[in-house]
Amino acid sequence: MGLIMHVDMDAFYASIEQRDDSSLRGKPVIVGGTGARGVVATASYEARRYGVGSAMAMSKARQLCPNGIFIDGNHAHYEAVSAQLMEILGSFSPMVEPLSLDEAFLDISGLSRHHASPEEMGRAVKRRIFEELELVASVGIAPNKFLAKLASDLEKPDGLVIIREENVREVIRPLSVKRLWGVGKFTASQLAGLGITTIGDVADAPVEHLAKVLGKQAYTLKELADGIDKRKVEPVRKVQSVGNEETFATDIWQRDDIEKELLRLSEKVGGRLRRKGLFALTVTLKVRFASFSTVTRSVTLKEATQYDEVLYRTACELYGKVCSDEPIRLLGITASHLTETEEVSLFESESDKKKKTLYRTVDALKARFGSAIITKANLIDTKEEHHDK
Ligand code: DCP
Ligand code: MG
Repeated sequence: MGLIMHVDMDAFYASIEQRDDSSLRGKPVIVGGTGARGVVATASYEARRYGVGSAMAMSKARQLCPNGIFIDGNHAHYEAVSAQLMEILGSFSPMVEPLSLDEAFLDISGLSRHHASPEEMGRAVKRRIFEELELVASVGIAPNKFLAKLASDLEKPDGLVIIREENVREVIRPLSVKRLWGVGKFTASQLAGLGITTIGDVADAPVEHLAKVLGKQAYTLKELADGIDKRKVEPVRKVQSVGNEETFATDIWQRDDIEKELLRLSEKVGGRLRRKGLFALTVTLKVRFASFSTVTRSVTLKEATQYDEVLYRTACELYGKVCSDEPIRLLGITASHLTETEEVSLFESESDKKKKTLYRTVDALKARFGSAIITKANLIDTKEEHHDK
């Protein structure tokens, strides 16, 4: 029987800040955009007591927690800590699938001979993380991904929850439908309209009844509600990053030209990701100025991507953070943190499906007629032709 572990760090960014600055420990620490329109990335558990949480407007967080300590955060640093975390997890299982900077699935089926029990293995993982990183993780262990992720969240922070095959029903039936993957506030309120509020209610409802509000999702949700999830742990592949850069014949400095080059690079990187069947969580922009000084800026996305427009938009945002008017001799875009799956969510919207089909068509045309055949409107009026070799 399969056994999956899900590891999720507690208040990840805030805990790193508290670890690195002992004066912040035990205090309400809020990390996120501290500007006028900033959003909370995360809050320490001390701050959560005031009702502060991820994705909240920073202005609201300041109202709720006036004596909080507000920190802009250092993404590159969190990424580096994440890499250390994944390294530790990799020493416990060769099958590690990172989901975001602070969480991962491990396939631990067949590892029982190294550990007395799943609990003991869970404790060992938590101990190693604490010893090496001075950070606290919550761990869930269960027969499949859905249940393992649910388990890691049940006793946060510092949780360790094992859901055994024989206990699945009693553990999950009383829980809110919001714990089912793909059920957000909207779907939950639609289900509530049918009198369905718990996972048990979903399990007991006839699928046709659910399909009235959920459409095809009904079948997947029904399986989850029965504790069934057949998805496998998909470890990250060997390829660590996919990047392209271009040195210009003459330096560029106009915003238009820069954006065109970023689009061209995004299309190259996106095309390569799609050919390899990979999705990237981190996008890095490299800018080399006429003076040869070079800066790089990175960002980690909420959802992994292989799409040109997401890469392009992200690269433009990153470029916005490079404060210099100096002419540019080189631009580069690198996609890293690669996975074979797009996101945690099980469900795709119709527009996602259309986008995929569109990209497949465009990629097929490019493969047949060369990459100049079809391109985004922004590129059409460029003066010179570039060709991939
Ligand atoms: N994050 C973010 N914006 C969000 C949610 C999360 O930038 N809307 C970042 C900050 C978090 C990190 O991702 O520290 C991990 O996200 P989690 O959802 O796992 O949240 P935390 O680790 O902060 O807290 P928890 O203890 O609930 O896992
Ligand atoms: Mg976390």
